[in-house]
Amino acid sequence: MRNRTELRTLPAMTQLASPVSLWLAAALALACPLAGCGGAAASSPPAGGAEPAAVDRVALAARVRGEIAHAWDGYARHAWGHDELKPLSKTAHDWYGDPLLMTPVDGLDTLIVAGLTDEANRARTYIDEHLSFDKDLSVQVFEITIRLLGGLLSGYQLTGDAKLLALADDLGHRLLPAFESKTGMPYRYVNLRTGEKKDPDSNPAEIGTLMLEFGTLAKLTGKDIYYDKAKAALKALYARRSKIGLVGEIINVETGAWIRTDSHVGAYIDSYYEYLLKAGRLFGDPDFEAMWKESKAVLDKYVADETPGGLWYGVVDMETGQKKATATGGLEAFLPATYALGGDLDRARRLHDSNFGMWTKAGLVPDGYDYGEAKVTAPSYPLRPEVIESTYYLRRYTQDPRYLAMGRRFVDDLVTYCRTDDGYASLKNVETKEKADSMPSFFLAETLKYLYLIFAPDETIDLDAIVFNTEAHPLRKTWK
Ligand code: DMJ
Repeated sequence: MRNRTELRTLPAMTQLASPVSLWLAAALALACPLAGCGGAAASSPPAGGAEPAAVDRVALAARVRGEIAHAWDGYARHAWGHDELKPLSKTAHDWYGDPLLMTPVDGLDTLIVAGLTDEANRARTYIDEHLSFDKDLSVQVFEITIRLLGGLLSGYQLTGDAKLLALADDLGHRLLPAFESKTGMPYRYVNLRTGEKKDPDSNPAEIGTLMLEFGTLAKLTGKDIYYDKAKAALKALYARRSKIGLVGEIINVETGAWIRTDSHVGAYIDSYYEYLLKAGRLFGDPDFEAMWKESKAVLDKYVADETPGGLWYGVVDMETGQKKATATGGLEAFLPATYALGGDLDRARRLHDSNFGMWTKAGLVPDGYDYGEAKVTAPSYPLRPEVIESTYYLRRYTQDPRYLAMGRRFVDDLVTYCRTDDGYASLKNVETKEKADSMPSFFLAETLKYLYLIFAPDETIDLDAIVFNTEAHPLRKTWK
């Protein structure tokens, strides 16, 4: 049992009076206590289908909230002060030896959104008092940006805690040397203390998925350099798209030459597309809007694969558009979320149906799946969020109750196959359901947040006011 007397109780979210946080005050009131969950939204009209009507949103929101507390408690009990929980050995994992508080920073806004106020306050206090980036560590710029920079910025916007913004500014400053390449595209790794950078062979996801965080940091601190560096990197990458408009998997940031030319929407590329759309929405910058519009058209022309079994997005050659493989998997399942947000509900729905079929056929969602052969090619499931994230967006934008039923299936399967005594475990193999000793920080940041939001009242998050970064940290436009 968690010892509640250990939890520090701060004045109940006193910072909610701050202008940047007012937007969530109403949301929190609606999010929970659970007696309020499902109020207005639970009575929204079902779009048809007998089975979905049976989904009890109030009960499921409460259940997911309980699972968020369970996962957090496992971390707090066995890995407190470290990056991540190892749920089977009940020990801790630190990415770089010296902890950077991945799970507290990544999980903070999920605790807030789910109304777990004591846990949120304890996490925030610990971050304030213990997190330091003055460390001789070579860190992966992309992962640190989406998890830590994103988490600190959303935490600041939700609580008004100025220490979180100061930490974000310090981190952003330490990451800036990564952009010092001939092309302006960042190296993959940078040393937080010395600024030494390494690994010039990067990819569109790691180069392009910095804009929301660096852009928000620029707006909140008034330091334009953050926006300008991230945008220049994204534009340098976009300028190297092929004649038909596609990007490949690996590119050298010193020469600008492509090293691997497979084009798809999976690992190495995925969130590059997500950020073209979202940067346009968050910053209202017409450059991003134009880049997204063209890129989406190219994806739909060359990468989309209309098969008798449904719509998929496969693998093609970036120069010719020629089909190379019918490969997809858990990461690729983010695309319906992005398409739904961008307004293409037809493709979003159809692709998501394919992806949900992958979940039901393989059991959870494997990292690799060949939709041509209908077989699993990489059996791991590291508690990823993408299918659940897409279900959330589709539930919000269509109000179709079948997405509530999908959500219920996700809850049941996660609890059945991944829950442990003290947290949740990744799966080594979705077919055998053998567990792995890992609970990545994105499980709390993303998977459980989107799962909760599937059932919570729509008003919990205003999708017109915020943009989720790729780690599900809500960033709010507070600037003109
Ligand atoms: C997360 O860190 C982010 O969603 C990223 O964009 C992709 N990989 C993981 C989740 O699968």
